[in-house]
Amino acid sequence: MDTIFAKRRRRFLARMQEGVAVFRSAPVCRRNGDVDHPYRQDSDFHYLTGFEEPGAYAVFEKSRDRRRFVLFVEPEDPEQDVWTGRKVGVDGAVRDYGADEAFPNREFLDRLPDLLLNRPRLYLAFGRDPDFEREVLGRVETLKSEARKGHHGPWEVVDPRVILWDMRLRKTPAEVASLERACEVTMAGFEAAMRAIRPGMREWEVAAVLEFEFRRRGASRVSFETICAAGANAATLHYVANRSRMGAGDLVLMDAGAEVDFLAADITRTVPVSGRFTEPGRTVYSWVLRAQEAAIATVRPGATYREVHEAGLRVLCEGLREMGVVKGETREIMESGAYQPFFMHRIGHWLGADVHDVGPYFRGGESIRLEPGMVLTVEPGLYFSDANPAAPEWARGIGVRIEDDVLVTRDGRRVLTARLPKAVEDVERFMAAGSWWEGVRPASIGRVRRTTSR
Ligand SMILES: [Mn+2]
Repeated sequence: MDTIFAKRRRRFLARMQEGVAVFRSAPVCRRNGDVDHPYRQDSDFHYLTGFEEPGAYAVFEKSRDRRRFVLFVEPEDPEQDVWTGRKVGVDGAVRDYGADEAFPNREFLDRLPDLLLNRPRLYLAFGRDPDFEREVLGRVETLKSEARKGHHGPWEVVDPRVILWDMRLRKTPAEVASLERACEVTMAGFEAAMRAIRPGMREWEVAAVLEFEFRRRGASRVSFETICAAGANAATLHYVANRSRMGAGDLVLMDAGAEVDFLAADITRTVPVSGRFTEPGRTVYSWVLRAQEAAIATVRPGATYREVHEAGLRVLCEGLREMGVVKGETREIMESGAYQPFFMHRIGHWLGADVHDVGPYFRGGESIRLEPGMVLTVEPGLYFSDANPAAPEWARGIGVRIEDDVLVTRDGRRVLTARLPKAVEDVERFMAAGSWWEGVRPASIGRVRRTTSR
């Protein structure tokens, strides 16, 4: 069974040196009382196994003549299954997840010494899961105390993320296809929201429309908490309260993403609540859009992350100067950091299984060079908070960010979220062309014949 996960395991094992790699699934987190937070598998664990249940361990063995993948999973338990549904179980781990061998999870610590016995190297993420680390290293220490029996444990610990995160940074065609689906679903959510926004609505209603569309189009969950921030709320970068009423004169910033196949999309659009841009918001918006377009235009193989950042920053600084917010030459504003009260984040981030995906931005002090298969967001913004004394009176209460997801291709770039309107006229035309409230109907009716559990 040559799944996407089997291919990743092969590549991971090919890059491992002789030794054993151990991973634990993400913990279940209590929310309150008897209620847990929705479970979402750890991205690294899922990347290698495809396994979505908690309480699991994955072990990878590599020696000169042997490569093995072992899963330890929550065993099937008819009594427990009445409450939580059927689990994959030990047999399922071999049958459906490609494990060479599988055991009940309670046997992990007892079987670990045998797995580690006389291996030169242990691959274990350190600093992430202290309990797991202590348990595993405890078993290593025990092995070493048995030297007289000819036993030793691994002498070297390597963080497997040095391999994994490098793999995750470059997306395979199959991963790009999933990411494209996540982007499609997310764009559909934004289209719905843009046609649902009305003055007087609460921000949470817009968030609900976005997430309703994500879910009914098959997203597993949101990539991160949805941000709907009208007016001055947009100046709080990770505003998730979403509880204000939106005024007719406000811009509303929506930053949201759907997750599909454990790949996250991440889009931001800032649109006028009334459906028509008015001054001074329109001018601020136009500068952010120009900055975003300039930054996107630099994305190509060989360009550095720094170049993308600076291309956007240059236009933002030019805008701040033209609008009279900051005095001086554009270059001076860039170098002095005088723009920072209004643009305080970087131009974007890697995108993948985690919305702020793993992978280095610098290597040996040098900004990393883009390669085909890398995916980054490009999301400049300008923020004029009510509480910012440096912000001119006229601009206070305006926050604009525009974000698209960009794949580096062999000959340049492909904007995966390009269909979603962002030019002033396109946004206005799109918002005027219909009401989401009249068009809403279940997406799945006619397709589903009967309820299935999978
Ligand atoms: Mn982002």
